[in-house]
Amino acid sequence: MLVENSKLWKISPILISFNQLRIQKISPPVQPSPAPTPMGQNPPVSPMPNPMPLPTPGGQTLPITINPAKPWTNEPSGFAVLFDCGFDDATCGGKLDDTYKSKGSTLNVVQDPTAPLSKSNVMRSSLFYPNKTGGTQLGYYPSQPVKQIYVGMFWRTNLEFSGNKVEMNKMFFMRGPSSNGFFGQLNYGMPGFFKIGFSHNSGTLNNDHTCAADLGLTCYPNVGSGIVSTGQWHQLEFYMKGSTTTTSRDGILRWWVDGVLTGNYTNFNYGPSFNELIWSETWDGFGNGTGFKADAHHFIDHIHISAP
Ligand SMILES: [Ca+2]
Repeated sequence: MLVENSKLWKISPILISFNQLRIQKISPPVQPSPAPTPMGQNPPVSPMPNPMPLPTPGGQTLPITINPAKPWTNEPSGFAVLFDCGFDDATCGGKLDDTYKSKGSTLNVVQDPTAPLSKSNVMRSSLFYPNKTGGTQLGYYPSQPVKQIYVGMFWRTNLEFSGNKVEMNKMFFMRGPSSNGFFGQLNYGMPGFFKIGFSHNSGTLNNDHTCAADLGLTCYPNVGSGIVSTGQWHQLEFYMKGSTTTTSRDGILRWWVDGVLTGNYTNFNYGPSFNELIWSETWDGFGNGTGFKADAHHFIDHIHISAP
């Protein structure tokens, strides 16, 4: 539920071609050999091939084994916990800002015995078809801006989650005083599958030296596949380091899906700090709530936020 510049998505040639891909594909895509991708370097920005077997939509159980005592395997060493919640309550006892007072309507706690970390209560944020608005905005605001931030969560959609028409389904914003970027689900081209990507989502930043589309708005997975399937639990981990200035190209954008490094951009313009961590689908934004074919639900079992 945010005002955002969705029109930018409409003019991206990358996303137009991606949409065409979606229309054409009716069977699992041929998997070309992945190009070698040295760690720490930014390869070309084309969507990555998928070298791994696709998870089964609706498999529900987390596809990896975690250590419940140390589940956040990619949290940088030395980071201190800012926030940790297993969603026994939809707003974590009021610690999350329920900006649009959606608790009890489109924001609820439900029970899921397959929840990976903190059974069985999970948060559920819903768009009830054919409504074109819904979901929630849940915000965590650190007491002071931080230069680096880590966020981990166990998350899934419902099996029928079909995605919106703007090709990027917003999920989690990592904002600073002058930034509004988010992680979300990019349409993959097959029903039941998406890729986790990032957009800086701003007309005042330019990352076209390393990411795709106008102003480098779309950062695709450039190391791992980033593929997620509907109905199945996944572990998502996000790490960002703010750039010194909005043009200094020394920020870091990095994310993991099910423990596997998926995106790694080390010359990123985004910063200099972070002060708002917000779950929001922006289903009331331009086109964001349209295109679904059934109820759409996001479920979060647990969320963990830390910083140096
Ligand atoms: Ca839980």
